[in-house]
Amino acid sequence: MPEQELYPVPPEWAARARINADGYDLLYGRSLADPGSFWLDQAKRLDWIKRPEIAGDWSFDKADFHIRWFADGKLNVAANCLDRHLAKRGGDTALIWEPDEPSEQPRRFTYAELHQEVSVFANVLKAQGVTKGDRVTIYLPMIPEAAFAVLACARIGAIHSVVFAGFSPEALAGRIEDCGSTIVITADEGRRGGKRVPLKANVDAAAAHAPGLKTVIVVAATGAQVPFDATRDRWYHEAREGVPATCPPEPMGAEDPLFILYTSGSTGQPKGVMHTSGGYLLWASLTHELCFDYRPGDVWWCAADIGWVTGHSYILYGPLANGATTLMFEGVPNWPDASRIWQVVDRHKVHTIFTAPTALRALMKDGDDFVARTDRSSLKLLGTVGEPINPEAWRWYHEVVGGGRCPIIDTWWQTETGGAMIAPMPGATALKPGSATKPMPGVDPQLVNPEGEVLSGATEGNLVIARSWPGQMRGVWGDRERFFQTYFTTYPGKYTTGDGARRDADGYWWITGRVDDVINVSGHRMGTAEVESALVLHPEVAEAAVVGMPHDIKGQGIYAYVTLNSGHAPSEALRKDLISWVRKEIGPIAAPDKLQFAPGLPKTRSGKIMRRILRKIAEGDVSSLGDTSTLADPSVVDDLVANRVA
Ligand code: 6R9
Repeated sequence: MPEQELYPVPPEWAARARINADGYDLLYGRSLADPGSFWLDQAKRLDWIKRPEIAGDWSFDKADFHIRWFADGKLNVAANCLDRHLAKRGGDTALIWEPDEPSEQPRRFTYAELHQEVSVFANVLKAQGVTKGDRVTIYLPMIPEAAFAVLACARIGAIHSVVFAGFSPEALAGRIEDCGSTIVITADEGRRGGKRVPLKANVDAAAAHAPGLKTVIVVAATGAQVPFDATRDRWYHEAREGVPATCPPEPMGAEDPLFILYTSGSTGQPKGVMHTSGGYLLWASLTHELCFDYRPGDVWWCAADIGWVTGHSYILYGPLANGATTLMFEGVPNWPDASRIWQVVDRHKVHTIFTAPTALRALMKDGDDFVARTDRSSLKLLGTVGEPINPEAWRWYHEVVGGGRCPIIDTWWQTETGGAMIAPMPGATALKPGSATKPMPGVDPQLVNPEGEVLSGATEGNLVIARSWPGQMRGVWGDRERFFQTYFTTYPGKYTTGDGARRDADGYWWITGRVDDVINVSGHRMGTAEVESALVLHPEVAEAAVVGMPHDIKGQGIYAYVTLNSGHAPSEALRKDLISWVRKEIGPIAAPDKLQFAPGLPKTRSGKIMRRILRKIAEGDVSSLGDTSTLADPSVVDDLVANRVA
């Protein structure tokens, strides 16, 4: 039983860490017993222009729904990440950039240099007319300018919306339009694993569907020749010429928006998750410190992309607020070969690496030798995020990568939560492979059954959070009602996570995966509804149903069932065409792994697709399809089973 497999806190961690086991109990107890004074105390870790006197002020009830933290405080997030470190650690390395191409030199920026780059970028944005509250879309590869641009927005109070550089022009256009941004920051091209990504060309294509787009700032990242529209496009290197290197940080209310980040849900189009300034920064900074016990001089590496929340909170905001040295990697873990990630660890003497189970499983498959031939003695902690980590991958990470020396910090959280919610602390928490362990201070997780009854003791159920915490999202951009509807109506008075979980007899939490129609592909969220809407846009498609299926490397893969319009026949060519259609509509991460042509879908008499049956068939578990007699046409199931794509 994995629940009995316990890895005690290593003595050196118990001795060194800020928080030990007793410390955790005290901290957690106080956070729930006396939240007001607890959080005002914690707020002292930030530099405030006006220190807040109110902590949480919230209600999850419909009549009085609101969520505010430190609402009377004023601060600037970028100043917290940069300016306040200048006096003591202006000469310390803030950012290390490791290029895609291993033969190229890394770049390093001290806090003083980063401060200057961010100020210049901020002034470039101002010169383009960007002011407080404007939305700025950032569609950049993993280059230092991505960090400069994000922090520049924070500095002038503009709201950034980073769009992952793997998204298609259509997906980008939708995100530009939804938040009404008139400016996009991009690059000529991106590089990943030796391949080029035509970012500028994608923006040009997106512009056709985004009439509001007026300005494109282009970073010359690879030097490629790209089409240029002199009325709309500006090269960043030209725009920054002669621009002053000082830019006073804009005083912001704690509840002023900091960023929007689009994420998939179970219905409709991706929603713009909105985070605000004070509570979010506090949460990113506090959890980075508690989960990873960061100390000056440690080299911290979060191997996520800046386009996901993990990159926001743990490449940039959390570590920089804590004065850390943060590493940003342009490449991929297995290029030129499966040693790359560990070579980067050795090259920069990385202390903590934070990555996703899907990357670990892919590296595991290539064999231990790629790991064994590297040194890795600098590693002290190993982090994981994005999906449940299977115990086998956990043990491999622990033994093969960490040589049994390094605690594994499995952090459960979501775009919506801003930072880690359930996760161990290295000096405090004994580990169980596959469990995210215990809640962070202030986090009040509960398990409820479908009727909403709170379950006690060792049991399994739907994971909800019973009270607000500072890093909680504050809204869906442009749709107040959708925020409340999506997260607070299923179990009234509580935040619904969309995840299922188990609590064991020791009070450890085990996330079992999504209970809604969201699939987790390689640690990236994809709504089945989104993939379905992309498929039905195809002229030959009448109807589509998409489900998740188990996948060795990705965790979950995408299985699509497609019904064609009459007069169209299935073919291999059409199957390929439909898969690349989705790739083009949304991006490569949404491309179905398997696509089955289905003359009919299993529907109830009221017309609801029975996804349970489709999931079973996709999994290959066709012997236990359950009761199909309630279907409008039970015979469709036989056809689905017979033509299953293995
Ligand atoms: C940070 C991030 C959120 C969903 C979440 C859950 C899954 C994330 C996990 C995990 C088990 C972990 N998830 N971390 N499941 N253990 N340590 O990934 O945000 O992209 O919004 O995804 O990812 O299902 O609900 P996001």
